[in-house]
Amino acid sequence: MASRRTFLQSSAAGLAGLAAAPLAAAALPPVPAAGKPVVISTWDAGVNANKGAWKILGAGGYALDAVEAGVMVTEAEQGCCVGLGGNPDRDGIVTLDACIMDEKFNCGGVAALERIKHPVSVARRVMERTPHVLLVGEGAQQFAVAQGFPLEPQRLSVDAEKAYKEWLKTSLYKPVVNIENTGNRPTGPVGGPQNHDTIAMLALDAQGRLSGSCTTSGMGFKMRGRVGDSPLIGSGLFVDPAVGAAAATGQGEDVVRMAGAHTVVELMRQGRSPQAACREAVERIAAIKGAKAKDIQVAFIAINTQGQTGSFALQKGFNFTVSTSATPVLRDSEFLLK
Ligand code: SD4
Repeated sequence: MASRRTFLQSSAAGLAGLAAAPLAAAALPPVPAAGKPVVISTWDAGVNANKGAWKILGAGGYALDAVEAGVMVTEAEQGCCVGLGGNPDRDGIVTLDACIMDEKFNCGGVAALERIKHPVSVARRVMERTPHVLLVGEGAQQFAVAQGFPLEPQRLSVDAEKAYKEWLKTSLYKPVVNIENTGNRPTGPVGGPQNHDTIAMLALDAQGRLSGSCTTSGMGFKMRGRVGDSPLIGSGLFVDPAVGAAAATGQGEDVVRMAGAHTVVELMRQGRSPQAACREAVERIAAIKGAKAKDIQVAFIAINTQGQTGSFALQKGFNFTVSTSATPVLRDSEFLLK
């Protein structure tokens, strides 16, 4: 918490000019050779997730299978912000949001899903086996069970229970910027296995097919029934096979209000690189939020049809993982507020 206070002080000072650092060439992510696959995902949970995705991509497999399998790794890791180990809502219940999209505008999502370990796989079933794109709450759970997903016990992980009890002392809803990487879990180190985040993943496979996925437990201690950007096609994730794909993490409300991922893809359609498109979308959020921008984090990742990737964040502290081989590369993102 001390570092967050220091950070907020320094970012408040930097907000006035909304100055951004020039893009350091060394920070640019690797680009795959023509016809080679690439996968990019949010935060350092992406290191393990990308390895899961690479088992499929590296063997010439389908991007859609890769983005599902990749984020399932994070869902199973039981960190703070993805899967059933996530922080609960203010009633003490973990509710999960996820979506998935392929290279043909097929898409599916689930929101406010309870007691299901792999919401991204339920999202894929919504896409493949229903006439709909989004199922929520009880209906999503009924569908998952009918599809053979086991109903897990209704209980908090040890860390989530501790975090919830701590939260109950004040019951104030104050999302912590970069909570995904701030060592917020009592039993886990910063960036360690207990600190997982919303994970969004974008992949281009060897056949040039693009897909994306996104999965989260959402903002901890949210109102019961709150849904963020992550399961919403066009906000948390968007894929356009002619242009590229984008995904978001951070304060979902502020991604939804400007249709974040879709905006990034449209900016790429107008000729921006993935990095420049992510940056412009973040600048738009900063302009909308004004002085309140310093209180939130939002970050985008993007990929284009040539396999170039990029990211940009509002605040310091966001990182992302790119793989053009079996060895993932973790990068600190460029950011706006200095
Ligand atoms: C949400 N965008 O529910 C998610 C939160 C997030 O890492 O990205 N956390 O608003």
